[in-house]
Amino acid sequence: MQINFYRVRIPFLRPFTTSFGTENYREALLFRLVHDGIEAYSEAVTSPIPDYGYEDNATAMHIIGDFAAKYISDLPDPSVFMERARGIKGHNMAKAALEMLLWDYHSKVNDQPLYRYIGKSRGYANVGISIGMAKIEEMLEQIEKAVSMGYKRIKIKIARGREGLVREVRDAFPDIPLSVDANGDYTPSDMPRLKDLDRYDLEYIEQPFPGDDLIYHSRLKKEISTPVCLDESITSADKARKAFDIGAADVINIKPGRIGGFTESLKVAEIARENGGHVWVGGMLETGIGRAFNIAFASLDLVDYPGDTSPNEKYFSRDIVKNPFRMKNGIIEPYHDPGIGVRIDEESLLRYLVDAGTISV
Ligand code: OSB
Ligand code: MG
Repeated sequence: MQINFYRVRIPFLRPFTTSFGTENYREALLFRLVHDGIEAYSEAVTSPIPDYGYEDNATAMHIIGDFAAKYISDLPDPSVFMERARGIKGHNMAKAALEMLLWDYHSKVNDQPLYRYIGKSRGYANVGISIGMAKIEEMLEQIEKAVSMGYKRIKIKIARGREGLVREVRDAFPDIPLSVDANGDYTPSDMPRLKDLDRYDLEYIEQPFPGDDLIYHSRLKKEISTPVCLDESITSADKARKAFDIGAADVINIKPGRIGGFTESLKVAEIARENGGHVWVGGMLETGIGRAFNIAFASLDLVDYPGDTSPNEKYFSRDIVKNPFRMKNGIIEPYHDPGIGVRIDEESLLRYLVDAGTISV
């Protein structure tokens, strides 16, 4: 059997800035397999640079091509693939790309939309927005527009020393559900700065300390009343259990692409529920393919907070799918067609294509 891969580069409508840098385009790795008339797709959440985590597009191609792809040759159940791939340490983003390819494949074999195939779904996702750092006037303008479009939660990116942004935004919008995401930019000596954020009535502070930390997050949680949300730190169900055990988290941003796929992400969501925590589904600036996986997962009953998956048009003037998502009153419905339900716009895919090839398994 063969897996096709496509590397595409799609320009963003506006640059996206976090504490780790500015991105001007999404360079995505897409995967496709065809078997018995069924076409399945997936997307790795890696990017060209190992800035959010240690993986990047090149390491994902290496892990998939040299180690992991052979485990899907008989198209096993996603959980069976994960069992087989246990010998490969880490590299969750690479594993997730194959694991989710199998979820799309099996839901299509079963002729069911992915969102129903994975578990109990409310049938729609509650949607929030993630707004990158920019000049304050520009951010306020984006927030104004997002609020009028019906987004259910506004998250702004922050960085150490940029806490003034939070004051400006809160002053301009005293009542919106607001959160901040530092992408691990703070150090333990910054506790007072973080404590200061308590005054802004935030839904939560996302990932103030680096991704390898749980201890300082647990210390912070004892010092502030704002809930703590973990993103980068939660790479497995085991990490989620530890985070709740030591009181390091109230909320988890689940990105199936970071956690190694849907099988492990479902466990994380259940652990959060057992511990009285909350979960929502984040994003990694995905194309329409990754976005469809995120919306399907975000529609599950287990996911109780609004996520980060905007309609495609927030990022791209033209995506690689013919059926971009539409948001109404802060809600996006997953596709009802079998699997992830996206229809690929081949012309658009070709236009953005940087590289393509096949992996034989
Ligand atoms: O930390 O949630 C994050 C984008 C790239 C890398 C990390 C993050 C983000 C976002 C954007 O916040 C979420 C999205 O709209 O896809
Ligand atoms: Mg985050």
